[in-house]
Amino acid sequence: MSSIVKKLSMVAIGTMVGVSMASASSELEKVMKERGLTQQDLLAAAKTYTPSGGRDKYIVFSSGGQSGQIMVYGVPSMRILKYIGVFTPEPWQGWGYDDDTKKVLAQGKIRGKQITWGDTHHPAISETDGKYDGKWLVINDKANPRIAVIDLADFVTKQIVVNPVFKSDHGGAFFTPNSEYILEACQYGAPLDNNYHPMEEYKETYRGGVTVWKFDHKHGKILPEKSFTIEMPPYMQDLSDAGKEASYGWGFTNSFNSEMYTGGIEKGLPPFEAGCSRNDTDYLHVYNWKKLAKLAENPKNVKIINGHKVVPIDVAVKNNALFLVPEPKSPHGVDVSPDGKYIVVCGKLDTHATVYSWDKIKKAIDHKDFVGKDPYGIPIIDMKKAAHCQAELGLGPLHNQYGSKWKTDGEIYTSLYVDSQVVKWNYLTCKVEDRVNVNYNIGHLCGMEGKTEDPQGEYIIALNKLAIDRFNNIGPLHPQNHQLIDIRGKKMQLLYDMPIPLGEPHQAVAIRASKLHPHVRYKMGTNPFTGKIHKGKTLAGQEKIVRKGNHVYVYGTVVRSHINPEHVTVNLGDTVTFYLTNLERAEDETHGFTVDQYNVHASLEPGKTVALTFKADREGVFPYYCTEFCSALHLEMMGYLLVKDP
Ligand code: CUK
Ligand code: CUA
Repeated sequence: MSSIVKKLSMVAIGTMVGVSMASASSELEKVMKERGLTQQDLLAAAKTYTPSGGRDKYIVFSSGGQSGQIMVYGVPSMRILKYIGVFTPEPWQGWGYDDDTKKVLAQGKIRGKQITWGDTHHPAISETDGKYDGKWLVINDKANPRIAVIDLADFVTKQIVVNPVFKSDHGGAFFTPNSEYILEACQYGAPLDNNYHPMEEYKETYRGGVTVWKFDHKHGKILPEKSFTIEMPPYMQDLSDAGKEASYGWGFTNSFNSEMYTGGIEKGLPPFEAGCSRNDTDYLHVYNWKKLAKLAENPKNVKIINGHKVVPIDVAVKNNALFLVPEPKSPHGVDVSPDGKYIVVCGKLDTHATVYSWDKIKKAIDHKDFVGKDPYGIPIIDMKKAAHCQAELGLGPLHNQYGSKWKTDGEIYTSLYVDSQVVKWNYLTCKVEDRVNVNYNIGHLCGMEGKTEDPQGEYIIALNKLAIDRFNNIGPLHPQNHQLIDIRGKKMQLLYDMPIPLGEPHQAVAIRASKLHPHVRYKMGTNPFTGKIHKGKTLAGQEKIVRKGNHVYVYGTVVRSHINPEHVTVNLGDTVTFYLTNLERAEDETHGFTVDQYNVHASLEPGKTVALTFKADREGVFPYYCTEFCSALHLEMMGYLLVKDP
């Protein structure tokens, strides 16, 4: 018997009373044989299997891509724990089906239009001293440039802000080290105003930029009136990262299309992908957000576009707050080392990762050592003078995460999209140390707190774009594939495949579960979106129906196993508001509420009060009921809305 099987058998035996060691190990061998498992597989299973009631060490927040939502799961078990409704409706939570959640979604209206589709890319956890503090989570919507704030006290979205000048965004959301600001970089260059400008004006009137959102860390609120945008050329800004420690106060955003190519395949011109990648280099934008924030306080230094402060390029340049450093072809990820001394950039069309030295960049800035200016007058720093080293990694390097031995061994992991690999290398020496195949075409990778000042190591998750043959065939649209990799040993070991059926999870962030302290219940009668007592709070015995003109207000309660009141009669054409309070104090005793055929739904976690408003626009009898199987008398938890034509 192999040593692994023996070891596992011993573990198994400890829990199997009355079963002999020999029979346990023979059963294990039988299972291995039946299921075609290797010893490696058993080891991987032992590293991820979490017995019933067990907990995970890390919690992962993954973008839900085209779902516009966020997914939460545990590591190492890879068990999905939650979907958080963010930019799009989420029916279970009543997200977008009750009054208060509709109000949050309505904050995401763009120029008067309610947008119910979103494309989430980059979640970020709030930081104190460059380390995750577990208080707030933010994420961007690339398609409709918006940022949402999720409260980690209840895992609920509390705020959505719309970028007033961009038409799309990508390089956000990224917190500065004390969550003073959130960086949100534009993606596709476009006019900052909302007017028509022909493509011929691309260089003159199309712009990119980075919005620096002021964040009230205590209350978890973005403060738009205290925020501003740094105007940038219409190079398509891409990912960003905030400097820390040595580079604190600075931000880094890369870009593609230094060509400023504008497309036109219908006119016989080369397509975007050809026109955007002719140059050998694009630009890393280096900017001093701290200095620019001060500058933006003076009206002389800003222009107001769509009611929002924009610091023009020339003001940023004049004040030594904006520089460019060339970076290899078609860059994507930019990741600052835990001590802020190095900036690692990967170019999709270059086989190298380039490690820039912040010391060297700073020296060039201080000595005004530039090789020239771009067409907008931004000083360009010599790439060779800024680079520390280049590592030849393979085809299609995209994103980076740091390991726990970053300080001594320069431990870093990079995703290779084309090669479908994760590479472990040393960013201090630029030497490659190990690589592992993933399935397939990895985008981001997620380390455990892997981009903070305190990377934990242990695991890397490969966020793969294609699953192809990894799972059962479920039709032409396959799930995405998250693969858990053990990085504790010298060689990386692939442990687990998890299908993601929600959307394309571009980026995920992992935090130690011990840093999260969510509530189990709400204070009785809470409106989670204001944090205050809901105006519809109703306690047992206070239930009532109040008519004010054509508006009928129902003050109701829900508790196992009844909804009170049980009959509500209104006139056709009345507006009806149900205020409902869940009187439960028991953990996990959530009730749901819907009125049949009225397209409303609320999730009532213990202590919560919700409001549901709709027009009684059809005569008839409409049962309402609790949608959570909450007790043995759950089916009896119902009532009737009677709509009569008077
Ligand atoms: S992106 Cu998708 S793989 Cu939006 Cu950060 Cu790189
Ligand atoms: Cu409450 Cu079912």
